[in-house]
Amino acid sequence: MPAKVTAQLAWLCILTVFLAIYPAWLQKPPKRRTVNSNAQVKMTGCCNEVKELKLQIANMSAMMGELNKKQEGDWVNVVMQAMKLEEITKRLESRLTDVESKYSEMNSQMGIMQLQAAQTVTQTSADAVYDCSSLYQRNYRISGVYKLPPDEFLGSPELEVYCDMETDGGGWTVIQRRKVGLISFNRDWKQYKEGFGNIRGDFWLGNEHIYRLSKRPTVLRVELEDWEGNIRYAQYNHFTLSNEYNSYRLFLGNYTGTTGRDSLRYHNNTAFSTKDKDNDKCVDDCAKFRKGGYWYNCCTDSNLNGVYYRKGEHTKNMDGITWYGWYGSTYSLKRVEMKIRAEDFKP
Ligand SMILES: [Ca+2]
Repeated sequence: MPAKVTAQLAWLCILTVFLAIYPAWLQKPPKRRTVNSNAQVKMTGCCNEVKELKLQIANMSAMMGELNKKQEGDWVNVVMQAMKLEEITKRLESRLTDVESKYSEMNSQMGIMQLQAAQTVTQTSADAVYDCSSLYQRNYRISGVYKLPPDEFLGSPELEVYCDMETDGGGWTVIQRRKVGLISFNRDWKQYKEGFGNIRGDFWLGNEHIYRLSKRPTVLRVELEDWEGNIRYAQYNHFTLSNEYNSYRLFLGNYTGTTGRDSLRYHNNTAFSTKDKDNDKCVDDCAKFRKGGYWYNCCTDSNLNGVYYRKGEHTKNMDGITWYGWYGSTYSLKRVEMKIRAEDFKP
């Protein structure tokens, strides 16, 4: 046997043995190969997907960028608006601060004046301060609110008053004012006795205070203003009120003035009436009809504590703030002030 054939036979044997040991080798392809080819297929699909995803992400990014830009734009607008608002607020705040500081300055000046007035009173009790005319004599020449000290002679407690230091030489203690029209003067006996309202606005000083302040010989001045701005006055010497026991009866001396007819004369020597105390000279209840507290006769020739009617509605009712001698019974005045000062006052 030649060597070449022997060698071929040997290889064949080895192959047969091998096949006997691994018979499945011929039937099934190796697992590894399958895995690899699947992976290759998948890799191709995956790459496409990744590409697509990448594209999508790129698109999304671009959109996000645009959105961001847009948002930034909006945000800038919002910030600008906020800044503008802040600026306006700051301007308003500074204006408010200005006004407040001016107001507080005025208030403190007023406070100092009041303090000075009160101090003057305590320091110089030998020469008593009774009212605004006393204050004027002590060189207080600015109109405003002052504090009068308690006084033994008048039997009066400490009292806040408004002093008119300008009209006809000044020295006037204001006992009544109507000019704002926001508070009612249709009050009861106790309120008219003690006083009510705002000393810088509309108020009644109080019958008890007026009675005490008019214990000294006193002048009464009544100032009236119509809705066209015309001003008239009525002035009386020997003005006094009786005490509460005598129902704060009104007494007036001679009239001087510019109000046409003297429309307070009719109320002279008449007791004070309120909605809960009818002291008038009438069967009717005048305080109820005229809606105020006053020296009602039967009932009125003037009604200075009547209802405040505004322009346009001031000529319709009988219960307004009237002075018959100037405008009759249905014209309600725009402003009234009643003020008193010592008869011996010299400006
Ligand atoms: Ca009556």
